Amino acid sequence: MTTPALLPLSGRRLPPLNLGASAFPHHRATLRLSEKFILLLILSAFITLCFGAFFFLPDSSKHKRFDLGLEDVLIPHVDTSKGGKNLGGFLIHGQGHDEHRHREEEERLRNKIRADHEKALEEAKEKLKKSRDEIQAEIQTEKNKVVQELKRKDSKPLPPVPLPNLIGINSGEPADPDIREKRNKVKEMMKHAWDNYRQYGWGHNELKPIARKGHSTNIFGNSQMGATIVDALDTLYIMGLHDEFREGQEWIDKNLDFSVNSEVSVFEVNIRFIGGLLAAYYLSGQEVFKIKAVQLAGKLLPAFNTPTGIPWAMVNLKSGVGRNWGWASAGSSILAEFGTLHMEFVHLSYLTGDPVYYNKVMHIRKLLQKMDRPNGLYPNYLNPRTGRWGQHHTSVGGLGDSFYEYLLKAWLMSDKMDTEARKMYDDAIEAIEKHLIRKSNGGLTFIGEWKNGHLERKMGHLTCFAGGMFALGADGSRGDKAGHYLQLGAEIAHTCHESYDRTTLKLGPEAFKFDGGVEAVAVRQNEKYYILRPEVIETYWYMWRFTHDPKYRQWGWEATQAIDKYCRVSGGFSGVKDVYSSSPTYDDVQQSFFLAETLKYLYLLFSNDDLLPLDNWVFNTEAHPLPVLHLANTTLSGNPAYR
Ligand code: DMJ
Repeated sequence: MTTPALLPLSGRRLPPLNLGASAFPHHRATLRLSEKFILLLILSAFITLCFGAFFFLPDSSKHKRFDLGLEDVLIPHVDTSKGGKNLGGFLIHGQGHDEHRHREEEERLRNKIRADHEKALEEAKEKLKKSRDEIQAEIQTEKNKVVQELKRKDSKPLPPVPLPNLIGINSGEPADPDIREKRNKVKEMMKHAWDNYRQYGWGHNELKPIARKGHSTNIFGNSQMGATIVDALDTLYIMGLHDEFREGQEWIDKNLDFSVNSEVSVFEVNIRFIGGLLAAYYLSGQEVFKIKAVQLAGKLLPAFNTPTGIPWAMVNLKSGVGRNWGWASAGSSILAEFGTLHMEFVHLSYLTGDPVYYNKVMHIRKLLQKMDRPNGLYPNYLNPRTGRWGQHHTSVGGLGDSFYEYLLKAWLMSDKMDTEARKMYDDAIEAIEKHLIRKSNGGLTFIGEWKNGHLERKMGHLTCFAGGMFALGADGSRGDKAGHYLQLGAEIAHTCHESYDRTTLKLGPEAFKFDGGVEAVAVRQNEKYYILRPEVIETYWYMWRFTHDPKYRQWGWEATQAIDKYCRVSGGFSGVKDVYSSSPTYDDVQQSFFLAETLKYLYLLFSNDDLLPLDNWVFNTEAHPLPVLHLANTTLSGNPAYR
């Protein structure tokens, strides 16, 4: 056998070493002493090297932490003018005193890091000894603490602002016993609606009066936000139902929480919740309502984070993620939704001194002003990404209605100083009159809908609010057409009354036609329902306030009786599916707007005018009264109220 060559220490690989007794049996005798010595020397050098590497190489993780600590503390103190050098995060000064100081600082940091580390390890060990349930309970307690802390911060009192002139919060009791009796009947209906909601739906958004349980729709998201409570508060207040009001206040104080993972409609939450809370605040002076309104408004603000500043229709209250309704034309936002925020948002800025709300709604207005309008009409759909109109549909009913209403009311609410809003209203109404308002063959004035270049001769129950709007806007109209607009209001009120009078139940259908020999009557089965809506009664009330024509009280009383007869059930009030059927079926929903609007307008119709006079109060689109703000000019961001 050939003797293996002694391999060099570098270059080629050594064969595996086996130094046991039989490693090289044939060579043992043949290896000279010097060779053995060299081999041993190499081996011991190798072991020493490994040993040294193990002990002397730096601990990289410790090193990193230390560097970070030093950087944090020392880098800000670099002062090269005094001869200091910054070497990779370590500050080295030429003077011995500084060096000593920094060494001490390093030592202090090192000790702190070590102590923290040990503490964390101890805690982790302690945690691991606990059961899963115990750990979860601890996490929950920690979370609750954070939530409580946030709540405490959120509930800080807001800066005091001078309250507007709150005139006419009185009983408004009519002297006429017949009218008093009618008013008492309306109050009794309110009590029936409230008591049943209290008993069967408390805390839920709405009531199912037949199933006798809570109800909700997607506009309120998936949480119990007590929509009926918030919506009903001001009606309870003006009716003098103070125990019920206090119950509602208590629930709101303890339970109304907006940190919920719930996707809600920005528009609905604004008109029902923010509007309801603000009105309750102004009427009662209870701070809790103002605080809740401001908290909620903060949750709606992320909806405005779109490329154009036109808000999404829906927003998740927790994540702030917004989106639009799937059914809306090409991902559009809806005119009546993003255009119905102004009143509440101006009040929010007024009460908080924070211009953010005011700026959001003024931005929407400015954007709309700049846009081309087909025939001077505002289409119902606007894409918040592109800033372009969607389908060219225009309506004074669903999808468009309260946008026009809020232009007028912005002007009224500003003590008629917001002339920009008034101008936009006047322009819009002129275009509407020209293109959408017609007289039927039977002489009924109606407001149709503009769809892709032609007029659809159909009017919705929702559109009936416009009678009241025309009357409210008569004073101050362009070219002194006050008489004309009051007359237009009266004609719409008459048409809408006809839509009620031509049914079996004397309640109005959801939509009615003026076509093919049909006048103010619903044709399609899915337009024959009445869901306790307020718009027709709302118009009666405005017309009553402006004309004192007794027919409006008469018509209001007809509606009161019909609702009490056909919509009342032992568990509350329900909508009906067919107003032309003598044996109607119920939809089993007591809508929150029945308490907020329908019953409130009826009550006001049978009250004296000095209860919430229209010179001092402007009703939002959900019938929540907000006081007129006597500001210098709400279109100017330099307004003192916003500073
Ligand atoms: C209410 O929520 C408001 O009046 C809104 O402006 C439109 N519709 C409902 C009642 O019908």
